[in-house]
Amino acid sequence: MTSRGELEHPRLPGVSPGDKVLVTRPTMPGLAEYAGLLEGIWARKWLTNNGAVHEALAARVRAYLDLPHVSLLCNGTAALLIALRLFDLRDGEVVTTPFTFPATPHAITWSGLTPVFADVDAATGNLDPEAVRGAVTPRTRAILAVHVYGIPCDVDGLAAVAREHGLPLLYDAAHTFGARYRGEALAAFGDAAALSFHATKLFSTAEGGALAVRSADREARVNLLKNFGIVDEETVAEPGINGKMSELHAAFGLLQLDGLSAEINARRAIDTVYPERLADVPGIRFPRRPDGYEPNHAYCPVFIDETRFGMDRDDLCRRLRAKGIHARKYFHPLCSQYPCYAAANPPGKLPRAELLARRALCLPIYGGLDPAMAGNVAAILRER
Ligand code: T4K
Repeated sequence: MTSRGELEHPRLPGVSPGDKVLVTRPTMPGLAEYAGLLEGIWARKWLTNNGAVHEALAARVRAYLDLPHVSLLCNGTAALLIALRLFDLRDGEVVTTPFTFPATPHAITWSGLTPVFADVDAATGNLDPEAVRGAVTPRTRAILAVHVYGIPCDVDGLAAVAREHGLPLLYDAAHTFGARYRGEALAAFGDAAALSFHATKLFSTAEGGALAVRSADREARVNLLKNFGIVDEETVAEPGINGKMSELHAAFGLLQLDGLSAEINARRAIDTVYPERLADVPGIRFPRRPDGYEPNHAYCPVFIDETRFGMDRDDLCRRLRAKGIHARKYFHPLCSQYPCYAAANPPGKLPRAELLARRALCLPIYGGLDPAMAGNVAAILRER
């Protein structure tokens, strides 16, 4: 899925030969400030396993999310794996969405469970609670929903299905840091919520993640599971893994929290340009954002209806690429169509998700992107 090595043919005003406009760029801490934190790490010679910078970042992340039980992890995938292990889910199925990054279903598979894909709500791209209800069987052990693009799922609908069947409701909240819903961080919803702090995320530790849970006991178990199950030098309680975040990664993140609202504001400016310039174009639709949602502007997805737009998403993507604009087809191919899952999910089984995977295109958005360039990108879409 990487864009490295792609050829570019830049012909857009503002894109110099050799430049590309990528779908996202990471925010970076000041190099001198980072070096300052590294000096402390060098002096302490303490590189990982709950070092001082890790502890400082953990406290800041909890405060930012306003959630008491959040553990830092080495990436969002580890957060998903540990969430699934936390509820001791064995020998069964987990109902999830096909319209996501591979990490979501693969974490289920790596946990010895079977992902069962349910269809999505065409308006948002998020799991449809009715489809989830229809996918629950006696072998279902949990629901794993994704707030795709950071847009809230139907949290009430999913909670109702989970309650009816006595299932844990887990969220892949990888895209949500900085977004709020009904006055709360999205990581506040569900029995556990996994965050990603990957380089491509709004808030990044280069590689990193976190898991939010609802009690001190669960948090203690997460901390055990992320450190091989080690209780003390004499005791290993259970088969944990290495899910820890290093001091170097924590330092990278610690320096970025203060700038987060500026980054969100800069992205909001971009996220205003696209709808302003494109809302009246036939065949371009933006995902619905529910009332009470305060976006983090992590992604700027549009859905291209090929008939009304007069060009399909793939041709549009190629056309943008030819002008140096690297929009991305998040999330295509649909997870249910990967060879490892396709046998159980023949075409036509998940019609709304299949359609969105053919139509979704994420336009470039990051704080350093000049809104005028977003205007240029919108102009290419208008030209079609
Ligand atoms: N759940 C969901 C729903 C997720 O979306 C993800 C990750 C996860 C779980 C797993 O979380 P982690 O275990 O990764 O913490 C990217 C990211 O690699 C991936 O983390 C992310 N989702 C996904 C949505 O996007 P790719 O394959 O598109 O990455 P790549 O390398 O093509 O980068 C995308 C663009 O970002 C490039 O055009 C350029 C830019 N970029 C990328 C990197 C790595 C930079 O400018 N600098 C960089 O260092 O998956």
